[in-house]
Amino acid sequence: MTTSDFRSDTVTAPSEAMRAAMASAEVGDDVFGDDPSVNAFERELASAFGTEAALFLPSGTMANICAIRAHTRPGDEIIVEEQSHIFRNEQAASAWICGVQAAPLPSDRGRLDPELVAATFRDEDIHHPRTTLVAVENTHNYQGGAVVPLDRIEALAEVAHARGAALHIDGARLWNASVASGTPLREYGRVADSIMVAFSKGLGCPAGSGLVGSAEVIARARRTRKGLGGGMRQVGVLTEPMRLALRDGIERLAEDHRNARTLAEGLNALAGVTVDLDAVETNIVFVRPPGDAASWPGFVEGLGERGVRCCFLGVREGVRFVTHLDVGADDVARAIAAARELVEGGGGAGS
Ligand code: TLP
Repeated sequence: MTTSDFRSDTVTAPSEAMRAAMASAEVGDDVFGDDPSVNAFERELASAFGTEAALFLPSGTMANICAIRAHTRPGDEIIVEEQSHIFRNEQAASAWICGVQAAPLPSDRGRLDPELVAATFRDEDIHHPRTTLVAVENTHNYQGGAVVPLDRIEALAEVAHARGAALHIDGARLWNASVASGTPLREYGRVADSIMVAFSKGLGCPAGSGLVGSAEVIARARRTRKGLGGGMRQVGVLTEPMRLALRDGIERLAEDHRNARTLAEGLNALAGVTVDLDAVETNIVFVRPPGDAASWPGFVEGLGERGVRCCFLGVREGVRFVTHLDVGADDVARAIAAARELVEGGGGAGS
């Protein structure tokens, strides 16, 4: 049975054009700085964001760790959103690798309140850690792909900079935020001190993330990357698809956003299924199946038996569907039909 896989936008297979770009990549040893494809990628990424420098990283998680390390010293504190990937999904790497403590704050769908952030900064006191970084996630994964508007990021950067701290964006899906809000990438580059962007999610590359920032921040990140074992060699085979995606892949995300809306509306129309339609801004849809939360994994299983894959995230978020390159309008129709069959057949949640 073929499947329609909505578990994540990380599940895509590289296109023929990407495979061809990988096969013909001109390469060298990147630890020596000799890989022309990597060098071109880093130049082009920095130029897309208008920053001094950029760095290839194998994953978004490593990029976030390198950024945190670049802005902080052991014993510092960083302010993060309480459902952020950095706080929730990176094994507390900021603590055990960077030696920093996280101060998690609640938010309005990923939009941290600048006043609360300002109030969370520590005063200079011999007892206190120093607050040296504020991290913003955009779009916000566990807040349903919510877009954090540029003016909010600017306000947060102002608070951080006034206290001598930096602002980092976990922009694994910043492309989606840019397309949905019409905000040019350079605007984010102007405001933030570092930005992580992922190429293995909506842009469909097999692997790879980027970090942009000042030459100094990127030099520090490059050093940490090596220490973490992330200095790779003929890695131009990975950055060539990333260059393609940077050039041609971003505008297409609007299609994923349209598919997510159709999916959200179709599922919300089913008896007992709830989707907060106002909360669907990009390519992520959180669904509350019928019945109580204990039976929701059964809903996911039932869909799986019908060839539709999605993820149960937890009681708070419910079930996550993510649209991407490899799921189109027919996959959306199939998912809605499968959910209808489950719900109407009395075989909904739990059976
Ligand atoms: N997100 C993955 C899982 O880890 C949950 C997904 O399927 O959504 N920041 C954000 C906002 C992310 O969503 C992710 C991955 C990362 C960082 C980490 O990137 P990778 O997986 O490349 O280390």
